[in-house]
Amino acid sequence: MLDEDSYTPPRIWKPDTELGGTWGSINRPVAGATHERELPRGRHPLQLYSQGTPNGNKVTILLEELLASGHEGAEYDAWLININEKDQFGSGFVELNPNSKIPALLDVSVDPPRRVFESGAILLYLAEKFGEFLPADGPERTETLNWLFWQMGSTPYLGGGFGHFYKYAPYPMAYPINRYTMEVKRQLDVLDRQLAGNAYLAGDEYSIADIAAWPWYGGLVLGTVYGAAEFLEAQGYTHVMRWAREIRERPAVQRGWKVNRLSGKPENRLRERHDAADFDRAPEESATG
Ligand SMILES: N[C@@H](CCC(=O)N[C@@H](CS)C(=O)NCC(=O)O)C(=O)O
Repeated sequence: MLDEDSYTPPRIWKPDTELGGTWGSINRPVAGATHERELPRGRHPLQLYSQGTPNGNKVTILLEELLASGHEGAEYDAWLININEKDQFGSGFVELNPNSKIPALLDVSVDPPRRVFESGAILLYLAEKFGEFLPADGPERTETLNWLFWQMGSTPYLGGGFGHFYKYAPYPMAYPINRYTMEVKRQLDVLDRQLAGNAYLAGDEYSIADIAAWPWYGGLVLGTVYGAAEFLEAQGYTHVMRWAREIRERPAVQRGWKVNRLSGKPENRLRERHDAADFDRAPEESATG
């Protein structure tokens, strides 16, 4: 069925089009900084500039897991980059990530400090740096990378496709919602079949593949991402549900999920994290930072 409000693209698209929706006034058709703003720097070896979205959560969950495993070198400062306030277009952030998207990491424990951007690259960098959550070699390593890159390649259809049209577009449109719902359900089925015979995505071991996928697909079926669990009949993906619930129980996941989070219950939000003790601060204090 066609939408009644049909559209004929002009010969040349002009950027003065009023997009509307949640992101219409934030995104632009060009890259680069819009304003000068230096990034703050804390005392820890790893400086993270991020927001508590699923892509940001991947990194804070891995950092909390590394700390829980005893890697003191994974101590980090998590600075808030508020993407609704256009912080991602500040000059300091663009120097770290020319793509103006959170998360971005600066490793100041090496000389010269090294920037890492793209959440998948950050997970891989940290897993290799600390020798954790990624097998060193063999088929298990290959399988972990298969699923890590599956997540990076597939999720833009979930976020930029399904989530955008289901939640953020200025009005509901049947065609894109149907198209991306079909794709997201297919992806959930891919995961469900894999998790039917495996405890974790890459086999028996919890890895960066799970840490990459859980904030998106776990959040989707648990109802914290887009509030679309009923719409997608998430309960039917029983193996994804089992995996999502099990990972949610991990204390490091619970901590990492709160970092740089701006929405939700105050007790689930820690605006910035500069010390392990920040998690023990009163919710009001941490929520307003
Ligand atoms: N492929 C990137 C995607 C990052 C991304 O899309 N970040 C979003 C938040 S989840 C963002 O910064 N959006 C701001 C914008 O689009 O201006 C990654 O995985 O790091």
